[in-house]
Amino acid sequence: MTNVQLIAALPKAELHVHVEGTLEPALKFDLAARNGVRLPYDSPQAVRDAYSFTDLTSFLVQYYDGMNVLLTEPDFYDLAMAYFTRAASDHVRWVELFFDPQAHTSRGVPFDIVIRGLRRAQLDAEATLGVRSALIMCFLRDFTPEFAMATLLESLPYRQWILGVGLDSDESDNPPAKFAAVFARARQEGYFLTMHCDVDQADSIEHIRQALHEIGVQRLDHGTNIVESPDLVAEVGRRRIGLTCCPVSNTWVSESSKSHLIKQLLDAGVKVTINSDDPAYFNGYLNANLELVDAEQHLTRAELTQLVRNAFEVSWAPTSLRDEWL
Ligand code: ES4
Ligand code: ZN
Repeated sequence: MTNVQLIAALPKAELHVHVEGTLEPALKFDLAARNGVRLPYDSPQAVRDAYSFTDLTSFLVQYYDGMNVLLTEPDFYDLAMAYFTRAASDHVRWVELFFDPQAHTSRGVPFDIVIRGLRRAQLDAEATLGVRSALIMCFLRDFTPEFAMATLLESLPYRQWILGVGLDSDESDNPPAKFAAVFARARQEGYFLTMHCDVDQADSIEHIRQALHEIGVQRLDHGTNIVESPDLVAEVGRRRIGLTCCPVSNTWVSESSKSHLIKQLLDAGVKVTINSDDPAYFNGYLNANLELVDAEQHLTRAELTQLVRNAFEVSWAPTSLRDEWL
């Protein structure tokens, strides 16, 4: 069996995928037609051809713009169901799905519409595809902490449908500490905690320290910059903090996949995992991300299996489910 075949065959978990980043051009096109939203493109291919990102900022502009077609509960259902269907074909068994409620409520789409559509897709995906999942609600760090807190409070009636909270969007000048009160309250409510600490971010080490020591996150999204600090590598390893790395995404918003850092951290015993981030934009679902790391780092079967296993180990899936897989 080749490594590509092994990647395809292994049951997998995905811990870092933004549901809004799974909006494929074809679905974007269909939803625009359904909702009477005008797109300045005459085909799904033209939508894709128009994507041009060279860094995080240029990506985020197009990512938020793309969401304008998402308006109704069935839109969010269709979005999530399309992702789950694709994930099932990649043999993904467990998904922790990020969603950005503020990107919708800020344009007038109610929280309730968003979460009901996602929730219904989760139930159908489990029943019909055998893909189990949980939601992680991300706050947008380029908005105010007050807006994040209001969103946290708005989520409480749906507490049982949300497993954890995260922090994403533009990291520069938006450090973890800005959201200390929001995350303290989220912890009180029993949410798991994670935060994006993006590759190559200025102040990355300081942001990672804040996330680990002031916020008390249980995982770091990306987080590969810890290699700059032997102390952090040791701490993250000892505490079995999961790093959710996204190599294909990195090739778009950074200068490389950072697979050499992933390999270095894997060798150091850190719980690194491979994920797809925004696969409809960056053109690579989970298996493609594993294939990229394998192609660049010439992984052994044992190393590949360990990367896949790490995701189940650091997942927040119920213990009974993790026992089934590990
Ligand atoms: C994101 Cl690549 C990336 N970085 C930060 N926030 C995000 N939200 C969706 N994709
Ligand atoms: Zn992300």
